[in-house]
Amino acid sequence: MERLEIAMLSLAAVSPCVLWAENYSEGAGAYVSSQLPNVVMIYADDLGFGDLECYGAQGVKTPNINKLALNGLCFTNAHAVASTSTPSRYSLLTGEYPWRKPGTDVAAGDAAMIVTPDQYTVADVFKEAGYTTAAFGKWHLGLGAESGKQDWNVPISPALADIGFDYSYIMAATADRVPCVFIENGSVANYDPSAPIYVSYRQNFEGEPTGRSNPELLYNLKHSHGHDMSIVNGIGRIGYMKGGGAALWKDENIADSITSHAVDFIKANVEQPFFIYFATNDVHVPRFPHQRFRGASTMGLRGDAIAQFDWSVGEIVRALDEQGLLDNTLIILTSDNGPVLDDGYADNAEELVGEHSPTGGLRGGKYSTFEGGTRVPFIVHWPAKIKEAAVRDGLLSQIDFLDVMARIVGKQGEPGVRSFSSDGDGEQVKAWLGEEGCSRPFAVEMAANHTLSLIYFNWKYIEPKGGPAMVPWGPKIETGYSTEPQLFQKVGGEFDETRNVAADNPTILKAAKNLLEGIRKNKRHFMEFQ
Ligand code: NG6
Ligand code: CA
Repeated sequence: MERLEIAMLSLAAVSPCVLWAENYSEGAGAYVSSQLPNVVMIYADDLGFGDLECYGAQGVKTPNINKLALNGLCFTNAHAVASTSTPSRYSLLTGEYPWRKPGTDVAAGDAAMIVTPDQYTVADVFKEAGYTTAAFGKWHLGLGAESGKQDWNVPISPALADIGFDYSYIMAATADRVPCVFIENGSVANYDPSAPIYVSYRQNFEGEPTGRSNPELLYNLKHSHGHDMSIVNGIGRIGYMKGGGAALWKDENIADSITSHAVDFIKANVEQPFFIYFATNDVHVPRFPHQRFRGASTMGLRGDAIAQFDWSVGEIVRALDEQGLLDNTLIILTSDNGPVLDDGYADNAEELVGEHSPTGGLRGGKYSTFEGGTRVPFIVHWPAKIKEAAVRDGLLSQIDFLDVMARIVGKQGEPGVRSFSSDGDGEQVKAWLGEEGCSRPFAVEMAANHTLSLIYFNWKYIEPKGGPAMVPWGPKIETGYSTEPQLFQKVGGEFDETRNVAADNPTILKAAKNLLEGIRKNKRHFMEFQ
């Protein structure tokens, strides 16, 4: 994509061309490094395709991430599996499409565990390969056996240890959902026995103020829509909670907290390979970055949260470097879905966005079926193997994460390792590691109302489903929903989502429909649909 190449070139004199090469063991279909790499998946929240400086962002600097991009691979056509968090994360960690499993929509803070202990996860892949595994930050995939029945005052079971994570320091859901406490290995971190924790998504606890009834208590951030239930740290939330005391987080310290825990984990695990799932709250709402990032951007809190995200990335890279681990650590940096400006708090994101385009000029955004919903930044950095920077425009999907990782650690094909997603011949590991010309033949994405779209070659098909043209509850985002089938064609390297060419291309339309139906019926190989 021209825009991105210009952004990259303006950051440094780099030739955005080829260079991944060595060390494939083809034939067996597996890529096995002589020394297993550490793997760090940095998963931002609501970070749009255009939100990083190296992807053309205006008004915010992301020097640490630029450095990864300039010394690694920068993908321009990578996709999250859905345009909201829970379904994207579900797919990332399990390799299964969210529309194959009911109950994977945006989860409440008291949802039961959505990835269940019987499921095979990417963390299991790493554990079986001898890794130590850890998750930090936003979870949003439920905890415990039964929704709404968790006792937050005792260890919660099942938790992340039951799906492959040796260590975890997480937020149960999102920063805008209760409970507003960190959970370390299944128990509330810094638990305060003087303030037992109660959570409900049905009703308030007697005598507790809410954003709706006591707006004067919203001293840190006011809501613009929703987010008017319990107040924690002067910010209204979704859901009700009581108690927490010293365990309650301060939003301005969330990035520091998860970053320092991840850095400590790196320092404590230098002797054996590790997998880190580092899922930031940035740049999801409520955006309330630490004071030292205030004013770092020209865009107010949302831009400052991007700067804070960049800082977190820099700290992780620094820790790896200091431990002598950076060279053989595979870092992947991406996002769970596209961007949104006003997502429910009066943080002036819309007013201050200026020239910046969070989607990098794509139509739609978070929740949407248009490209802005799922096209995300995607940077791969692995100095030991990726010797020169490159921009790649091959189609990638996060659905392949488990598969690609299984191949990298040499587990592909072993009992339990399944792929619901990819073409199964190892093409994706080559694509993710930058081999030129490698691409997914197709990708399926899901919007907030479960509309599926299919990208294949130069076409994007959005199935007819219907629904409001704009997200109805507040964010000013076009959904892309329609009762008519939509077909868009690439023009100058990018889909023109303003021109539905379905009527002019009946054969392509039919093929797209058939392919999507075939995938829905769980057929795996692209060639079956030719
Ligand atoms: C919406 C929330 C939004 C955000 C989103 C999930 C309201 C009004 N809006 O329901 O603020 O939390 O859910 O975002 O409650 S996600 O990135 O975790 O999918
Ligand atoms: Ca998200």
